[in-house]
Amino acid sequence: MSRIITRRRFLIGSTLTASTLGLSGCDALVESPKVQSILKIAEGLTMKTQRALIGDDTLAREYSLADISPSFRANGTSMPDGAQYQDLLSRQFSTWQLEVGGLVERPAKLSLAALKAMPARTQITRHDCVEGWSAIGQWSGVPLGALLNQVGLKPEARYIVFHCADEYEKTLDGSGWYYESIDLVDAFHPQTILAHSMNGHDLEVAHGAPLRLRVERQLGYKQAKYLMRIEAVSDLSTLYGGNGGFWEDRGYEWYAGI
Ligand SMILES: Nc1nc2c(c(=O)[nH]1)N[C@H]1C(S)=C(S)[C@@H](COP(=O)(O)O)O[C@H]1N2
Ligand SMILES: [Mo]
Repeated sequence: MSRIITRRRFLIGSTLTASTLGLSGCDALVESPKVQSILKIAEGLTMKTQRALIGDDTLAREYSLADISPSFRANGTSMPDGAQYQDLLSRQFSTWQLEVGGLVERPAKLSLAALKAMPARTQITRHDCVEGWSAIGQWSGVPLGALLNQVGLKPEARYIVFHCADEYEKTLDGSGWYYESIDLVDAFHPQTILAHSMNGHDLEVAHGAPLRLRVERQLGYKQAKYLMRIEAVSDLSTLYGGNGGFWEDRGYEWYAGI
């Protein structure tokens, strides 16, 4: 958290200057609605700058098999404790289905077998957690763009939301459901996949079984694990805390570009 605020202060310092904002370096100010909205503008600028500099379709660096980390830390939830997930796990996810809905022409429910039967992309990438650790892993799964083309996005769709099976903590409005969202540029990026395999094996529970998002140009907290439902939406403000993700609702940046 302090790291994020530090980064935000840096953003303010570099794009708008603290004096324009009348900032004194007080944490309470960072939480104020006015400062929050200015921070959102600053964040939009970083995303636009990054995309202008590196391009919409630029690939995150890919590594070789020899680079794969011998151990890949699990972070956040490592075992969802809800009864529904425990039931799915006890049946080796044979009854699990990914629901794809919202602003799509043909809502769908896909079994793990159906997803595994679709053409897959395999990539070896570096995962960077905001807490300061990184690990290189190999991920295989269905390109999200292919799945979205299959269900057909309605013209109003602007974001894809990922709903997970775990509640991480229940501090905000009593809800702690983990969720994430990305825009359509990232949704259709070639390295954005719904991964069912890691390092050549089915995903382990600790890493998000049976299916997780990999969106390789962003930080670890965007890589939603335990996917249950994908929803196309026009606006993020109506979901949970309104900031597009579990950690975003707790102050992290929505566009977590690396
Ligand atoms: N559903 C869910 N997804 C999640 C999290 C979580 O707690 N729940 N933690 C996030 C964070 S902060 C990181 S760094 C990565 C960790 O992925 P890993 O456990 O495979 O290392 O998952 C992300 N996705
Ligand atoms: Mo993380």
